[in-house]
Amino acid sequence: MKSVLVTGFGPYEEELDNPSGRIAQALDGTTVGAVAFHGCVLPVSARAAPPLLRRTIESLKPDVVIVTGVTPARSKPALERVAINVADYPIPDNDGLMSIDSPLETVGPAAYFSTLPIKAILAEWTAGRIAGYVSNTAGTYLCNQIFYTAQHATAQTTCISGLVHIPVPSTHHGHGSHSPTSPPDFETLVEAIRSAGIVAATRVGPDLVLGAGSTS
Ligand code: PCA
Repeated sequence: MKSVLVTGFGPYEEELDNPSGRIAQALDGTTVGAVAFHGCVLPVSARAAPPLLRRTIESLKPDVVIVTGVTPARSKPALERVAINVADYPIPDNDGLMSIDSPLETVGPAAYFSTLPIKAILAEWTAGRIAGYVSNTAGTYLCNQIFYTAQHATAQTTCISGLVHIPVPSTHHGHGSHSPTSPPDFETLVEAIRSAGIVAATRVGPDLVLGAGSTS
């Protein structure tokens, strides 16, 4: 049995009904074939979220960690390529903390790449008519921070990890039936994370070589 830890965030200023936390809850305790999902909701707190993630990884020892968060400005789920070692918050966290230009780890690399097979996941989404893309910036707020925390915690292990940024779901229901510009519904976003977990847990060998770059 392979185990996949999916985290999401609870409410914060920009999104009081955070779909990322609801996705983690929806997947918690589910099993698909030989892949077992565990969900965990993290608070939007720079003080509390990183130690909670580290403790959960230490106790669960998952094969895969997918951290998720909402990004209200985007309309499609994004496979984030890179986590950077900086906190430069546009808004305070839920404890009122405002970090500006602070390193997340004083002894840590400038950046970590996602170790998820992001191109293979993108190909699987495309085959399942889930629109998504590879993003080259996860911002400098809590999602980037928890992504960096996951990469730092799993760097010397066989566990692979990365961040998927989630749009606010559309209220139009129907798998694959949304227009190209409107976001997927909630069930489709749950399916996107489920299939990302299955691909990550079962893929053998290196990631696909598949162009998904951008000019900006
Ligand atoms: N999204 C924020 C933090 C919490 C969340 O769900 C982000 O993108 O950084």
